[in-house]
Amino acid sequence: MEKLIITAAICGAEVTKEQNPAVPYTVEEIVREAKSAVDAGAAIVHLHVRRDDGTPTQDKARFKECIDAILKVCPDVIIIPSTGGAVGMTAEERLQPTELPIEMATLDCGTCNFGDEVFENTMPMMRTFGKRMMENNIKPEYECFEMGHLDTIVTMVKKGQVPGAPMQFNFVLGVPGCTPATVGNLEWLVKAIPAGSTWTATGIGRHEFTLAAPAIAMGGHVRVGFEDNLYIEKGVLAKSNGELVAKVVRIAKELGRAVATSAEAREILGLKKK
Ligand code: KMH
Ligand code: ZN
Repeated sequence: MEKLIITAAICGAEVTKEQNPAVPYTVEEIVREAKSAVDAGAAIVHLHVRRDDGTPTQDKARFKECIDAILKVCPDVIIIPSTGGAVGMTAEERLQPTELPIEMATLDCGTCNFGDEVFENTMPMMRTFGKRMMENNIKPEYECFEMGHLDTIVTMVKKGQVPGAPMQFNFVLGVPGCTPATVGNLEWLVKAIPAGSTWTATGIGRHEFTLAAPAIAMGGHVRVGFEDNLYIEKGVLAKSNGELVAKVVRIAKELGRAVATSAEAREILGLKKK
């Protein structure tokens, strides 16, 4: 089986220090969390950034500062900046990191409920994001929260509106209001991806590891991190993103799946280092 790519979603836009004091806000804290994840075995860091007070921002300068600082200590890591940002941000705000020389970025594949809020990703927005990524040679990680999202983005690829093969999907399951994080739902989605695509599973909250284990066994890749889950086990806060990544590495070892380095992840994803 292909080596396992572990992505660490170290920060997110919604979680706070009140929920877990290790959630990073400052550049130094973001670097600390990225390094802990990479040292534990993550090949990719999925990045959101914050102001020092914790406010989520898509500011290009803040992204550049964080990316440069991470690459100083983890020179090989693949960084996937978010273009999802936080609920309520405009498309222009969200697109700012795509003006930087990045290898990949997320592209969210449809509007959905997000807890009590609505995460807006209209088709015109997705076409704008896809066009920008084609122009700037950025590989999207297609974030799908629903089967309809997957169907939509595959249709857009066929129309040449967003970057095409080889596609990388991230199935984010367990967001309140979206597809539940069950093995059956994951299998249904995986069966629907175009041949030659790669995929990652992200289980939200208590589903982080119960979705990671089947994804590892099925030959997919795994995302963990504070963006998705703050606990290492029931009732016990994780001390770092590295601790969450290390747990995935242990599960993979038990299941006989080797973990990919960032260089190996680039090969698997068809990326060229910029
Ligand atoms: N913060 C969520 C509303 C992404 O990074 O592209 C959206 C999100 C997805 O986190
Ligand atoms: Zn994100």
